[in-house]
Amino acid sequence: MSEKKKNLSDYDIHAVPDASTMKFGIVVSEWNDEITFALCRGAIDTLMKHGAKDENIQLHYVPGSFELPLGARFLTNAGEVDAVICIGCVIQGETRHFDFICNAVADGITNLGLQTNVPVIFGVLTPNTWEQAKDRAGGKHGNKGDEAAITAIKMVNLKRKI
Ligand code: DLZ
Repeated sequence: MSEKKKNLSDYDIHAVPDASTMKFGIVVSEWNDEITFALCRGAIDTLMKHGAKDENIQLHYVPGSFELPLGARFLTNAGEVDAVICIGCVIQGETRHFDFICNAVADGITNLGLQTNVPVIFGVLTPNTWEQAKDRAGGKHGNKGDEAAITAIKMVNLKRKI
């Protein structure tokens, strides 16, 4: 876990708990949808690879990353999921209010998890360029959606264990 340039899709397959009894919500930002839909695909494929059932994965969309925390809150309030994966992409070079959006999303997601005791996962890319985003949405650096899915499974398992 300590190497610097870890591929986002590399993980120890044997260290991932079975997800067949887990329920997930995924909230996807429509902004930069070529990237976010690829991240979402990665997350769903990875959840299912580890046993999650299609009917136990809820998919919802919000207009932009700024709306991810509230979209996730709708899901935690509904009480039907064990974890929420938030998926977005904010590109620094193309977004003048990059810092406002990124800070709001990071704080919102962190606080929501702490307040609700439901794991809320940060599956948001914050690259400098479109190319860097592509590299992390199924390109040469893997797929951040895969990483977010593994994190969700591990956090649900940890909560159940404790
Ligand atoms: C407005 C905006 C801009 C300029 N850039 C992005 C972006 O790169 N990624 C993203 O997910 N959303 C962006 N948005 C939209 C905001 O997240 C939000 O949807 C709007 O400001 C409305 O609240």
